Amino acid sequence: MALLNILHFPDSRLRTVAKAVTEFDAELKQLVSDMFETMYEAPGIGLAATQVDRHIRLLVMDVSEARNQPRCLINPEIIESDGEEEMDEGCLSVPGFYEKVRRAEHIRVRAQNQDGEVSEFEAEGIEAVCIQHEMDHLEGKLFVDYLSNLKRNRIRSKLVKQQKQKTG
Ligand code: K1U
Ligand code: ZN
Repeated sequence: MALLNILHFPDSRLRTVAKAVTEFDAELKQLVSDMFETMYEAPGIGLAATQVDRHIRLLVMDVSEARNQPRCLINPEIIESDGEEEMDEGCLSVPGFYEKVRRAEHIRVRAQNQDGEVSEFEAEGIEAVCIQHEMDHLEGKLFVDYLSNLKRNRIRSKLVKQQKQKTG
C-alpha cells in the first residue's frame, strides 16, 4: 500500500480529461487500494484518479460516518438526473476552501467495479454530490469553476502563495 501525492489547484494536470479503463488487472487493483488509503488518510469522502495524476476514469469514495462503506466506481456514467440542490463542497485539491455548488439532487449511475462488472444504482444527498464532484475531476473540472472569476482568482492566489511558502 502507498500514499499518493494529491495535486493542488492550479496545477494544469488537474485539467486532463481521463481515458476509459480497459484493463481490469492487478495494477488497477493496486491503484484502487492506494487511492482508498490516500483518501482515508487525507481525510476525504472521495478521490478521483486525476487528483493523483492517473488519468483514467476511476474514483473512490466513502460518505459513511463510520468510514466503513468504501465504493469504487470505474467508467462511471450518470444515466438519469433530476432536481437541484446547493451544498457546501470542499476538495482535497483545493485545500482549506469550502463553497456552495448547485448540482442535480437525484442521480442514477452506471459504473463498473474492479472486476469490470457493470451495475446501476441511485444516489441522493451527499453521495450524489460526491459522485458528481468526482466525475467532474475526470473531465478536468474543479468545483472552483462554478464560482465567480473573482472568487476563483482569490483562491488561486492564496494557494499559489501557500505553495511558494512551503517550497521556499
Ligand atoms: O474530490 C475531493 O477532493 C474530495 C472531496 C469530496 C467532496 C467533499 C464535499 C463535497 C463534495 C465532494 C473531499 O472529501 S473534501 C473533505 C471533506 O469534505 C470531508 C473530509 C472528511 C470528513 C468529511 C468531509
Ligand atoms: Zn475534489
